[in-house]
Amino acid sequence: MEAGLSALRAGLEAGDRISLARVLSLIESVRAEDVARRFVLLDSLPTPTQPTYRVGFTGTPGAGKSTLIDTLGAYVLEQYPETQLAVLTVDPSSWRSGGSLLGDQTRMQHLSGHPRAFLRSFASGGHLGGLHPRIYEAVIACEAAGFSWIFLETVGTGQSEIELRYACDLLLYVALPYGGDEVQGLKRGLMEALDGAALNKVDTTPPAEVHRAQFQLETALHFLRGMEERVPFVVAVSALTGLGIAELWTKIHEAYLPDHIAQQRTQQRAYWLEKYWQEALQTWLARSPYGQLYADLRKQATEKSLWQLAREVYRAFGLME
Ligand SMILES: Nc1nc2c(ncn2[C@@H]2O[C@H](COP(=O)(O)OP(=O)(O)OP(=O)(O)O)[C@@H](O)[C@H]2O)c(=O)[nH]1
Ligand SMILES: [Mg+2]
Repeated sequence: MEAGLSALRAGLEAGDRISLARVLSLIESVRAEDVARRFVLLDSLPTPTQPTYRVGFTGTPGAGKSTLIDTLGAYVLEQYPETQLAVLTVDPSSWRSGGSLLGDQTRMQHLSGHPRAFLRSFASGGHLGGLHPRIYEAVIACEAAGFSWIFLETVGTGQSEIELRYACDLLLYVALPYGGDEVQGLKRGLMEALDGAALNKVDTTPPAEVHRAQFQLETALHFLRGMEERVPFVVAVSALTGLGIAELWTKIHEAYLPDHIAQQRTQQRAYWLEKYWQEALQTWLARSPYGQLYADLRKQATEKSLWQLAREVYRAFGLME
């Protein structure tokens, strides 16, 4: 391994924050030579000796994900004085998201500046849509740097909220306790992927409304997931006042079944392998003569019928006469 990478690895293993930040920059880099370097580095990292916990938070914009991560994170750090927490905020909509970093850090007042917390805003717009494996790599890097708790935040839009499932052990949905809107707006795919939900901002909501929203969400989850051993939990919280945070923590703890998580992590690796496969294939195709062919076909889109073009595509790959 080249000297630069060895130094980075040594720094990471020593828990050095600057090294971690550099490794995360390497992971985010799109330069071709960095792609190979990051795999060499990741491959050289030791498996953490302590158990690690990866919790994902998704939910509608403004539901209070960042605030909840801040409050819950501070609570966890207080409960476990030996542990460190890394918070990775994923913005799937943009490749670089310098702007949102500032917003998140002001929203995470307890954690920003906390000696045992590390915050990083991560742009993860993969060109195939959804989350990029880079976010998973970032989790691994944080763990190698000694962070045993990893909180991941992504805004609940599009495919990325469900894909977050593959980067974390538990997936939580942060919702607002306003009537049935949240339940109706929840996509089936997301309901199937959830481990729990936090109904946030109960400090500003009448208790009856909170109960109704909680009941509706629990009913919907039971209806969909009732056949399973574990139905996702629903907890009412206020990230602002701290109400319900201890209960949320207990629920997360109960849902964390080490054997199940270990099995799930194995399946996740298969998922990311497929992502690497797809990405490499796309890159290879774009650089091959087929890349030019595709560009030519696109130019003909207005002249020829779609079916003509489709036949040419299939012929190009030898899939039809
Ligand atoms: N009253 C009240 N306000 C809250 C609570 N949690 C968050 N907020 C406020 O809601 C607004 C949005 O909070 P964020 O934590 O930024 O929400 P988010 O889901 O991370 O938002 P995006 O990342 O933009 O999707 C902020 O003004 C918070 O102060 C809460 O429990 N009670
Ligand atoms: Mg946020």
